[in-house]
Amino acid sequence: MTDKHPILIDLRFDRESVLRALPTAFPGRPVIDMGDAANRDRDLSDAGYALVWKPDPDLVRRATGLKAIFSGGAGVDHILSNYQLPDLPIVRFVDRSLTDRMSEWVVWQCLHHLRNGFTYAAQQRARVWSEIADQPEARDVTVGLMGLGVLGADAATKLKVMGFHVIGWSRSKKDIAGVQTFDAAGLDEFLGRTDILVGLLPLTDDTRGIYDRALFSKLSQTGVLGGPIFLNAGRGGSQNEADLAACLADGTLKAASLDVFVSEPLDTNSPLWTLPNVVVTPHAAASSDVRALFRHVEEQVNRLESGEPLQFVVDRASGY
Ligand code: NDP
Ligand code: OXD
Repeated sequence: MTDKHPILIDLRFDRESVLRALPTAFPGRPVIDMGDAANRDRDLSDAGYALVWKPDPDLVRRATGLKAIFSGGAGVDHILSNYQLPDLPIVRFVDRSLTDRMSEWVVWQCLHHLRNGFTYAAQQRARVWSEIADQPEARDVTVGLMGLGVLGADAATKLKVMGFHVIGWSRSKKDIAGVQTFDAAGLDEFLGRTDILVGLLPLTDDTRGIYDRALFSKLSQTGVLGGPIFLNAGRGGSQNEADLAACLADGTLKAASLDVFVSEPLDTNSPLWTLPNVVVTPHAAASSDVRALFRHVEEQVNRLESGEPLQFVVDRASGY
């Protein structure tokens, strides 16, 4: 018997990876796995904590004894925007592996556009041997990051290692070595200097639909890549997809790499699938490592139960 409060798990992740990680997770603590049909109608009032990713909306109403809710990912919009929540701490996932993966995706996509990935892939398919003249270097290109939190700050550092000139924008001004930063009021100046725009913002009331034609029109049109490029790995709800498709078609944007979409999976009829200047990845930039996620939650629960403050608690007022 244990007197530890059970942890409720409702993760809409790949089921196999959850099942592989569960047997060694949360030693000495009962786990209520909502993926197990036997728990469907179980009384949840004894659960002390919930770890969720896009959970059943009814869960929070049924689990009346919760002391904290843990997000299965870095983002919490899937919790805040969809559920009537009691006044509980919501903790997001901050993790070395997730951060590294996101920076890999950002650097990969910036290099793809810098090094003419679309053209060389097409040439290979056509067996054409032709070097593109006047290849710019990373140092000739300014990457502008919207969002300088855990992920944006790490991506900035790694882009710099590759030689890119990096600038960044966030609600409050940041101090990152070698990176020129702008606060909320500096948005237009930031956009005017940006050749590759990288979206790493959370989805909140303030950021919903922020990437639209008006914003894309303010990006630098004089860069060495021949037009501005847009990358988004934050949240699809921040992009106006009609504007995005139109801007990619009329040259306001030269190209894009998109990992996130307003509605996921991306509708098979979306024009974004087939535009020749768009890379689509299926919300795969930085998936949570389930074992690391379980360790993080265990650590935070231990902190709480030993009287230490939780880390990575979301500010409910700002929504991230
Ligand atoms: P953080 O909370 O650490 O950082 C968020 C950043 O966005 C901060 O710099 C914050 O500014 C800035 N920001 C928020 N709102 C505004 C605003 N209205 N105007 C200007 N700046 C704003 O989050 P993370 O870096 O950990 O993650 C960012 C997002 O990435 C997540 O919320 C999630 O949506 C997404 N994500 C996507 C994944 C994928 O696989 N595609 C994987 C993981 C995360 P300030 O610093 O001033 O507070
Ligand atoms: C996250 C995500 O928020 O994977 O962690 O989108």
